[in-house]
Amino acid sequence: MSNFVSVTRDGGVAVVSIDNPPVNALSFHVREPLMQALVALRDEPSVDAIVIACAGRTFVAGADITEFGKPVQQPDLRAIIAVLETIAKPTVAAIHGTALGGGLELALGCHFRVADAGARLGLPEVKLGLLPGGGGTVRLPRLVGAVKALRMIVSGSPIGADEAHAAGLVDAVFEGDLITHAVNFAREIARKGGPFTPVRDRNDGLGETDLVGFDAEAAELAKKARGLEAPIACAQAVRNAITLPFDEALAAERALFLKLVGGDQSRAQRYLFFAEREAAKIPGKDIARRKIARIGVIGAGTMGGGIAMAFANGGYPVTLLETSGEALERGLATIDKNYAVSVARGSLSEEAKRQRLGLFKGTTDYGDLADCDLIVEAVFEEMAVKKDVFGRLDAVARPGAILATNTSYLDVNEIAASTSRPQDVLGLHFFSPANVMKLLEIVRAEKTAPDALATVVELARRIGKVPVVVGVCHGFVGNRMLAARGAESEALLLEGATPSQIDRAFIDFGWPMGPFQMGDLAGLDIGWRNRKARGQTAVIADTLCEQGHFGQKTGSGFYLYENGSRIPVANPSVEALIRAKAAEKGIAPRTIGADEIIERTLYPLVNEGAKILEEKIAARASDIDVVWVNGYGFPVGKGGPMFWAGLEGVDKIVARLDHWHERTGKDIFRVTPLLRQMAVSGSWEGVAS
Ligand code: T1G
Repeated sequence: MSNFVSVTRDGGVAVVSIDNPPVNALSFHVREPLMQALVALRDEPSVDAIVIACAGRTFVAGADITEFGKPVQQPDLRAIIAVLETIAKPTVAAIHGTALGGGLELALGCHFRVADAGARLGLPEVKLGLLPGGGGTVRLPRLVGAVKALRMIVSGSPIGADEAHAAGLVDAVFEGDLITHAVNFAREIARKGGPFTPVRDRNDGLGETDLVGFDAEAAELAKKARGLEAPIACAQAVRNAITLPFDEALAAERALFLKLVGGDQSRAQRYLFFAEREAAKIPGKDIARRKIARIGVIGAGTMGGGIAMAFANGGYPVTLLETSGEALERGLATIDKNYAVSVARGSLSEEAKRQRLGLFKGTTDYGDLADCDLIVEAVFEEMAVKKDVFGRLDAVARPGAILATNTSYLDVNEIAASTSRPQDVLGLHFFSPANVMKLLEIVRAEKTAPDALATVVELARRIGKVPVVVGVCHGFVGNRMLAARGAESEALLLEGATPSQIDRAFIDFGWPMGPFQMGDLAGLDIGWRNRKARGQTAVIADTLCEQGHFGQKTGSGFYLYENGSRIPVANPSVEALIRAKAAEKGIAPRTIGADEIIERTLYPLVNEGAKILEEKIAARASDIDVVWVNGYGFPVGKGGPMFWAGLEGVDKIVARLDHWHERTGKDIFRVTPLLRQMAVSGSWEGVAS
């Protein structure tokens, strides 16, 4: 046997154990000995049944993603499953942890599946721009039915053991020693005798599928694909399982898989999978983490309440402080209401709501923060206010407590300097709604201690956030680049593009919405306040705000929102305002195409990202992509602004930025050295300083 696959015997039951840390990915060095073991055990007369299990924390969590894009080394997963299905004696997959992708497909190659009560099972390939390529699209429907299989495969979301048992995906759920239970299960099955039907020959789930209903559901799911190919291919593959003989459906799945795995979208999404994990790696792996048991949050408004919920959702007790009892009650009531909405939607049980609410302790006394290990302030975005808060925290927080600011823009070094413990100060820039949005920009100030940083990065992942460490500058990474992306928006309006045309160009690119819809959603008054604080103007948006048109919350902004609707409708008065302001400036309107809109918004976005790399505000280009995909809706199929620059052609981006710089003289188009160098070298690494 090999180090990665071993076989033990328990009477007539053979247990094949895979041991390929950390997640038992089906790498080639696992597949080869696994195949050998299965063939040997198939032909071994003394073996009555076979259990496939895994060591470590999880059953096989998928194919080895690092192998994609390289020549396939046989045996591949499909060959292993094909051998599994030639075994007449009962085969049982013993599932714990997360049986995902190729792992679940391996289990579907067995006659039976048993699971630990805490196990989760899923086919998340769609999140990598793929579809299950080991027969999952053809076997899963045969157990759970076509519609449930469609939902699982197109969403990529795993299900728990009990749900899997109810759906017919697993045959038994056990608590305690899974291997012993699995061996006894296998022994009993063997004793009862066969024949044992492979999943490929079963039809429990498919039966007489209502194809019309299936197609209707698939069409609904397709609407959410937003230009991504994988969800569509997933639905097609599951439909093939209904309409085609097994082997034809399997061949069709393979063809669809090969098309996806070689495409830019899957390359982008696989890149993002590793980029997110890379972003969470900071120098000094072996730094001791600080103990974090209780969280303090200052401010129970929208951000503070959301931040408090984010930690409570991760199981942490939270002390929530407000300036008055009334503000505190209002904040706690909002939190209660938010959880009630989740319960009503069915995404949270009443019991879980009760447990989470039980983690909150409200106070108006700073002294009550003395036992907190991490304190996050989410007070008014004003430096004087922040400094006052940190001055008070400095007096009450226990030594070693980490003090975090949720500021979106302000100088974290200046905030840290207002305390006697700058080594304990950093930024935790959550994105609203903080209990939902994945991205967490972790701002490392000049004096932030390495262990404080490492502690919050690990904590962020533990509460389900995607952490990216950023440096101190105005807007850090995301908001600073957002300003670059929006710098030309008003100029485009004054020169003849309408808000709808600009937003349409963004939506056609793959964004969930365009900048004007986004502004109306967030509230135009936020940007207005920021511009006034920095002595900047935006003639159209400022005028709208002066007239009280803040967007959805006032029923009109760049668009009209009739009767509280959230659907944007073109606003004739805005278009008249644009024309009038253009006339005042002597600008004759012209037709502006989508290409120009993208060049004057997304190319400066990439250029600003390159500047951020030059200034070492971000450690890696992929960190910037993680920020933009998880915080601002950059289309995952394009990998983020820096990855997309490679797809678009950095030389083309540089040439067009030079064109606009020559034509307008605007600094937003001045190509930064690293971008120019990238056009030649193809690498974002280091620029000659
Ligand atoms: N292949 C290679 N490396 C993997 C991996 C995989 N499938 N999954 C995880 N890793 C690495 C990861 O990069 C990290 O490395 C370490 O393991 C720990 O991961 C044919 C085509 C299982 C829920 O999509 O969702 O099967 O940073 O930090 O937070 O149809 O890993 O330590 O160097 O994420 O505890 C389908 C992907 C593949 C599952 C655990 N499977 N993995 O989360 O740990 S495609 C997936 C996860 C496929 C077949 C198709 C998570 C996890 P490093 P981690 P975690």
